Amino acid sequence: MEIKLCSLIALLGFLTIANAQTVFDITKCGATPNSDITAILTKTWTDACASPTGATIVIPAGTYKCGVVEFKGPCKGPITFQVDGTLQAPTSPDGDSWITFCSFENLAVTGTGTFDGMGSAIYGKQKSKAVVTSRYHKTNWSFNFITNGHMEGVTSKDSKEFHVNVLGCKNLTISKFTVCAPADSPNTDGIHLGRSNGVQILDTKIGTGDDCISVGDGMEQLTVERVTCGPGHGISIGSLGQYAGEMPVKGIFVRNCTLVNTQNGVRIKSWPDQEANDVSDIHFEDIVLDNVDNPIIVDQMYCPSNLCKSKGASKVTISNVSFKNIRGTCKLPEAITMTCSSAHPCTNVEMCDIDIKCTTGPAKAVCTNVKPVITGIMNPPGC
Ligand SMILES: *[C@@H]1O[C@H](CO)[C@@H](O)[C@H](O)[C@H]1NC(C)=O
Ligand SMILES: *[C@@H]1O[C@H](CO)[C@@H](O)[C@H](O)[C@H]1NC(C)=O
Ligand SMILES: *[C@@H]1O[C@H](CO)[C@@H](O)[C@H](O)[C@H]1NC(C)=O
Ligand SMILES: CC(=O)N[C@H]1CO[C@H](CO)[C@@H](O)[C@@H]1O
Repeated sequence: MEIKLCSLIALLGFLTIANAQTVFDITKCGATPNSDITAILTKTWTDACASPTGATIVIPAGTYKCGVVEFKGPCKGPITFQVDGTLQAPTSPDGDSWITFCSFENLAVTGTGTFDGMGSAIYGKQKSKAVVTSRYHKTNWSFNFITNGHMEGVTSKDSKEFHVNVLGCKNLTISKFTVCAPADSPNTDGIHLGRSNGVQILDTKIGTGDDCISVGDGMEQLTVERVTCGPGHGISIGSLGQYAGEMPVKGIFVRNCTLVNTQNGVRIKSWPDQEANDVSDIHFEDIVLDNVDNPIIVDQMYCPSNLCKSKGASKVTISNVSFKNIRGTCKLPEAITMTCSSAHPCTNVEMCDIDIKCTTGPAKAVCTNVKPVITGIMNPPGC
């Protein structure tokens, strides 16, 4: 095996662990705290990715400045990033994504470190709601086309826009992850997912300025469990039906989640009268609400800033949706709003044991073009 400069320097600290992965500690590859490690990290990646037995890249405690990096495969073996330090993004926007993991198999990101998007420098300055004018969101951290991945323990802070974007992944687990950004930071969705199959988000805490978790087109088999959201805009499927060529969303399971002081609780939204899509097999279960503005929403007339072309019926079908054991407090009277499409009423919707009380007066439920099957407690009544 050719020994690369960095691992040669690292020779004294060179470790061989149980699965024989080569360890690249970036501080042994020339990185020092408070310096810019972009070039070193990029070079280390090339070596790590070429390591036939796989590699672990260690970013020890300390703060490092890091520019745009793309960790692109395919690689010869599994790759682990052990991040215990803080990586700081450049303050000025430059490119569409800060850190991208792309096109390889067997990724692990672990540690107690922080990815600091340094967004506070631009909050209030950028155009808010770019989400509706651009199909592809700028992201500070992307997982693109990763198969068999796992991220645990790290924190994403003050991203300039979306914290994490998951696209084209298969079998990815995100656990014990933390997202934090101020409540008024625009467009800073916690985790956005699309065109992926088999993603689990577990035991995670997301406080941010936009959606906690947002699910885009082509997402299949997503499990969200024991996630706490707040502040932010809650857990959302969609918006869908805005662009031609969208793929269906199916198999979304949100369980044992808590929403605190969020604008929405659980939501499905589609644009009126634009493109067709199908949303099915969506289940929200064991959800606790604490002072949530709008706890349950299906909005098929989603038209932010009046950007929709027409206010006609949505072409998106919504079927096989359940809301079970959803309880807690709401802030606005509209505890439940379901505005389904007049052209494609929502079908096979179940509601079971819903108990929501508003802190500001009697809660109400408004349901159009949907006849849910109701069992157990139903508070507020009306659907
Ligand atoms: C899913 O990915 C994990 C690694 O994160 C791996 O251990 C597991 O075997 C994968 N599952 C399948 C079905 O490939
Ligand atoms: C989910 O919540 C339910 C009801 O509160 C509880 O019985 C169950 O043990 C929880 N399950 C998990 C996996 O946390
Ligand atoms: C909806 O659920 C029913 C069974 O309850 C099933 O037969 C049907 O295929 C499901 N439809 C979709 C689109 O998932
Ligand atoms: C390096 C960096 O900051 N990358 C991106 C983080 O996200 C914003 C968009 O919100 C991009 O403009 C940045 O380039």
